[in-house]
Amino acid sequence: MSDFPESFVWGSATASYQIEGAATEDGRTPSIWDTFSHTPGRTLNGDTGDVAADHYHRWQEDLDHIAALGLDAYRFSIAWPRVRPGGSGPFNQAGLDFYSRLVDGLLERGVRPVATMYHWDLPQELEDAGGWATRETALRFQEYAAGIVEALGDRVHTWTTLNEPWCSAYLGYASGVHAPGRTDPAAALAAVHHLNLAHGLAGQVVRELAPAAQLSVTLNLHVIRPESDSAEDRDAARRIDALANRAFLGPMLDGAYPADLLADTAAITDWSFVREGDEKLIAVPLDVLGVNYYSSTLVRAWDGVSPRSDADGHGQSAASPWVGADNVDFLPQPGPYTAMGWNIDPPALTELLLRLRDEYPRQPLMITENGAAFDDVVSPDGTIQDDRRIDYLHRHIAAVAEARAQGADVRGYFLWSLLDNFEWGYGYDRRFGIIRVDYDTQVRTWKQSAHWYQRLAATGQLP
Ligand code: PNW
Repeated sequence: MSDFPESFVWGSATASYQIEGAATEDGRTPSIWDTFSHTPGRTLNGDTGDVAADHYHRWQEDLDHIAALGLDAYRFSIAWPRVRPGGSGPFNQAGLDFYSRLVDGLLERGVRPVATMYHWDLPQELEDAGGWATRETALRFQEYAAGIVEALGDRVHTWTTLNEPWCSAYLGYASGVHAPGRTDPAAALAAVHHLNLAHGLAGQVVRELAPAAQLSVTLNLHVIRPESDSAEDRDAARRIDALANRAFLGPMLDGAYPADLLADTAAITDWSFVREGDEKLIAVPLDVLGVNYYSSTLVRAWDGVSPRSDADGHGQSAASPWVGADNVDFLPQPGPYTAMGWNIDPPALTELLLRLRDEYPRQPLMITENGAAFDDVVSPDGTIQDDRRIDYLHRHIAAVAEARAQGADVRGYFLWSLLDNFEWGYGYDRRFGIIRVDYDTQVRTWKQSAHWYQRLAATGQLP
């Protein structure tokens, strides 16, 4: 018997700014990530997405790799500043045409297109007008969504409104390690709401303009463990759960922000940016909830007396993304770790999926990202023996199978990532691909993990 049914969707994922390059071609204007990466000191080695994996010119070859891998689906994102330069005003036909060709190219190869509307490349002009901290950005997003859904319609099988609004809001506006690099807790919470609102407004657009398409959103849900069973440590975990998970799940799936989140953050904002009717709008029914998972988080209460561990569990030590949670300490995790410094914890993925099964029993789920960066070594014969990546994938996919066996309705798995790419603040130094990219020649080479994944996608059976 195979571990996964024939209907299980095997896919791989990428994002526009991380792979496309061609930053100034065919009418594309700068996004916040162009500005950020071109600002000295913001990214490792000053890397930018100017060229990236040059996918904008090599998309046909990349689609051939997807087809050769035998994947059922491909998750990509659309660059807002490519299709609507500046974020408002007229749409750019050349930009729309690129994605139209991409979608047709996938369909010709029998691969299901799964399009993300927003994977962090906000047009710079919209940030200059206040970015996600302002309501207008959500309204511009609704217009942008209408333009792309009109152009691509139900040729796109699944429309995903946002990728990881947690990152956009808290890393972009609180810790500042992502674009636009702001460190303003009140702005971060306003961004949470305006991203949620953008999701609801765009979801409505999909329902109206492409009724046959599936609607989804992708969240990077956190598995948060308290260090001990003490009331204080459990309360620390509750606070982080509110910021990380329920700030999004609440309005999207329950139709309201959790009361404890509003209370915990009352000293930062009164949440008056949430208007009458917003929460109802945000709760547009989802065909699929996308879940991104990489590692887990360990917290304890911090009394201000004991030494703080000064780690947020994800290897970052900048300003905290956890607004209003100064009394929470993030503990270093037991290894092993990936090259991101993230701990490897497959059982936490099972735990997360079972939580969703319990809390949202009728909500179909999809793993929209999972994967690992390692320091890949190219052997003299040209092969890339990435055993640690294969092991990571194997154990996490087994964790998905385990959750399914216990009743979690997980319909598919998208591996992050198809190609090595621009890993945000870490530039080209961290490689997540199952296909290696030589950034000098742009030659693509399958790592052993690509061969391993090809076999899995063909058989539905973990070796
Ligand atoms: C996700 N964190 O980013 C993104 O969706 C991808 O674009 C990215 O390449 C991938 O995961 C690997 O990093 C994250 O600090 C970035 O917790 C940072 C965090 C989580 C996810």
